[in-house]
Amino acid sequence: MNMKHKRLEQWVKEWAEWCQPDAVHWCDGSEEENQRLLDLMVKSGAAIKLNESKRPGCYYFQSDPSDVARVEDRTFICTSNKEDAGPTNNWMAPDEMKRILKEAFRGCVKGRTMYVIPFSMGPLGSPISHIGVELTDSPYVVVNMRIMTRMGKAVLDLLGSDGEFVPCVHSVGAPLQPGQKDAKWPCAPIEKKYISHFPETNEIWSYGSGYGGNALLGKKCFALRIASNMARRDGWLAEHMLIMGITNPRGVKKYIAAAFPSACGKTNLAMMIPTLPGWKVECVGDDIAWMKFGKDGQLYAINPEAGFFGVAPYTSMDTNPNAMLSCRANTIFTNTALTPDGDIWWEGIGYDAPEGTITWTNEKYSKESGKPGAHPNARFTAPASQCPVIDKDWENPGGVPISAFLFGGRRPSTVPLVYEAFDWKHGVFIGSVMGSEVTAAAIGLKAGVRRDPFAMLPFCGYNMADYFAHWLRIEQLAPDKTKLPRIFNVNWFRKDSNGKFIWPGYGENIRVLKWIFERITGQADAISTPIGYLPKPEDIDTSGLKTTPDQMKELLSVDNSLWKAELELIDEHYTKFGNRLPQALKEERNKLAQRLQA
Ligand code: TSX
Ligand code: MN
Repeated sequence: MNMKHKRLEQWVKEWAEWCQPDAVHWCDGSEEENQRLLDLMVKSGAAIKLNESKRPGCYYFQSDPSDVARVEDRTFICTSNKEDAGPTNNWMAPDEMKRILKEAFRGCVKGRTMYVIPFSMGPLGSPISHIGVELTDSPYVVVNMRIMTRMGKAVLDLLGSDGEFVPCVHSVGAPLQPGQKDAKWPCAPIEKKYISHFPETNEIWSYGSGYGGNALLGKKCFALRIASNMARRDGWLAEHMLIMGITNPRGVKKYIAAAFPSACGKTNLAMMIPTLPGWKVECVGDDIAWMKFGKDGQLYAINPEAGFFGVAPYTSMDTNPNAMLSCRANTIFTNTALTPDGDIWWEGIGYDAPEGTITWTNEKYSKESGKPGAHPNARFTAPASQCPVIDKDWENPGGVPISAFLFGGRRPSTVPLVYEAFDWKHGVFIGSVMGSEVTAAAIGLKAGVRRDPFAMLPFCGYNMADYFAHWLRIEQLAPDKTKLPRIFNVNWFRKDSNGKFIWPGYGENIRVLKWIFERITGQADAISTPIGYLPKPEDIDTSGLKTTPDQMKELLSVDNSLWKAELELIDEHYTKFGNRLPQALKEERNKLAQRLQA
């Protein structure tokens, strides 16, 4: 198709010779191409078309039971020096990894088509956007990438004859012998999967998995792991953050970006429906933010993605109506349950599974069996444009100006509902010690607080200590320090002595966002505590809420003895980074210790 870009053409040719596909197809991104691939997958039995009147343009997939999530054990950062990957990443030397993977990729697309997917992360031509090209042997990946990115001919045109692109190579690692029948969801066994990143050369090689972040290489691999490296080199930010607009009853609008570990309801917050009269929330993105300083000295953010790859279970018209409406049509569902009338179902969708529902493992669903209908990591892939509260500037190539960063996690005790950092360095400290309560069963680790700095633990493509240093350097790079986003920490998950959540959460979170908004605009008061600026209980608007003044007091209490225990956990966390930990963060830690002592 495009024979203008010699470097791209040569790269595709070399990989095609190596992987030996039956055919090479350059994706143009058209509706016809998309439909052809979907029809092909329906015909092969890989996909089921859902009921056109209930779920127009929607398709259903069941993955192999062994290929249901990102594989962190099999994810590698390949740098010349092990130290550059840091203590939180799996490392292998680039030449060693390439030697292993070249063998794996040899002939691995036999019997299949190799698709060439040119894609843009971010609006086409935005100065904050970047282009990638993914080679894949999975038509499932193609149709997902078409929703999650801007994909096809327009991107090739933009690349011209010598545009820069991040080369991304993907195979499910399941070549077909002549006459061999394909699996419904081809993939390789776990020990043969490799999700490999080469930040020194901006390359991604992914082998053996067809699922989500392992295979849709624009998302976690490019927009976070590789882009975090690019951002450090070039003085910008690539973050695991939602972006939302908040408008007050007088029509003043502010944008904020927020980082939360998994299972904290990031997508729910990104498109929440506020309960306070006159307040409006609009969604720019639910997962990733790329940010650069604008000419006016403000930090501007784009959402590099074009869709939502959301966790389906417990998404309902109660918890997130805007997500439910986003995935009503033109959506790909993976590993949900399937109802007999050709609709999807999952745990927590808000109604019982109809008789005859089929589970994600293709068995008859019964509540009594104890086996879930949907896999806990079942997903919807839905166009962001279908979100009822998508922001009017969500595709603005200049981005949206960010006034605040929110950090948070699930903390049943210790951490108050909301507090503000004293300054930028203190805010970076707060981000660097972020954590979330995990249950032993959920991850197979010991229960307790899992530290997940900036929610980037699985996504930072270099040494996490250097990443902290980059965040500290942003203050120096800021054209005008007074225009830097203010930094807040929130905790919707504080529990009372009976183990019950105190804060109602969801749409009521606007009451906390209102205080944050009014801190930004200089209207809200705060008191100084050892951990940061806190609202007084009466500073949070609780009009119409059942939450009592005593509960507000509890939500906003700071217990020095608990925080001294927290300090020991922080020390344990910081020890991992050795002498690479920035001095400024050690100082922040010591200042907190002193304030708690006073
Ligand atoms: O997403 C959540 N948010 C953010 C919403 C904008 N969740 C779900 C987390 C799992 C994905 C929450 N869960 C939130 C929250 O703010 N808060 C809670 C805890 C909670 C759960 C149930 C209730 C209240 C709080 N139920 C009642 O009060 C009736
Ligand atoms: Mn995410």
